Amino acid sequence: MEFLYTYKTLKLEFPLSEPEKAKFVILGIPFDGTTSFKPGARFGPTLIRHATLNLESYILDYDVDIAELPIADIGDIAVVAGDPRKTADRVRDTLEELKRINPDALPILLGGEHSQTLGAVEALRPASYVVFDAHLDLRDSYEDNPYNHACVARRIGELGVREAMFGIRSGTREEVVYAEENGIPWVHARDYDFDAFVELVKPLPEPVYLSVDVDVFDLSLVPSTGTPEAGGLGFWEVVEAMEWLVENKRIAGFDIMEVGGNELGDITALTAAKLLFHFMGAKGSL
Ligand SMILES: [Mn+2]
Repeated sequence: MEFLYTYKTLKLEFPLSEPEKAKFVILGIPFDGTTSFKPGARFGPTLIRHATLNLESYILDYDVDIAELPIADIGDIAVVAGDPRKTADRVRDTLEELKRINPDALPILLGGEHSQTLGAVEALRPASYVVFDAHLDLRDSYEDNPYNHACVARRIGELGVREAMFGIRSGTREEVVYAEENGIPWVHARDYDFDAFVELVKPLPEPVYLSVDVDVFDLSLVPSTGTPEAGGLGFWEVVEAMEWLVENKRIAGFDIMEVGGNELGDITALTAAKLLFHFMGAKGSL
């Protein structure tokens, strides 16, 4: 098949499948056009793919070798520099095309700015959006742009998608009021535990889109993310929640966003790559 907007770049080092037949289809989004603090998310997809070279494809936790799973890597979106809306249009169009050729594919986005999750949600139309993030991302507009990364959860909620947020430790008073007025539940990183997660996520309608903005992790795990914040979650806390979701809910799509850095072997990408392998391992073990 021909994807309109993707081009072939560094791929995962597996025997890869064709997107028409794959269970998991990986798409990179090297966009950082509205990054506020630490640049480098444009290198996220490449750094994550490189970081996978450091990992065993056999996942101990699940007795699964993900190299034996049908995984496709369709490369990176050709971004529209500086324009999050036009780039998200390309994400949306590419995933719509993917769903046409393979309705059973589970898309996995590697980013890149969190602003781009909007395009994936528009294409995949989940009923619910579960997000791990340090930030509420509920601003109506930021730096005069409603498609800035700081607005993505607001835009997704406006599509009628139910939301639940975990690991939050940053937001404005206006965002907190907006969440309350619109019935958007969120759990502070200080209050996060597995039981709180299950309680909020259990009643959510399916399918669910799962988004991990890696700044949800403590910044020691993700030093090169765009807007790092101290006091985040541990790696296994997020994995445990992810495992519950793949076992108990139909998943429309998954992303790992806001991976930055400008050096191969960056800790941030190592964290993201490990999470990527655990997602495919957990889902592939079912
Ligand atoms: Mn964030």
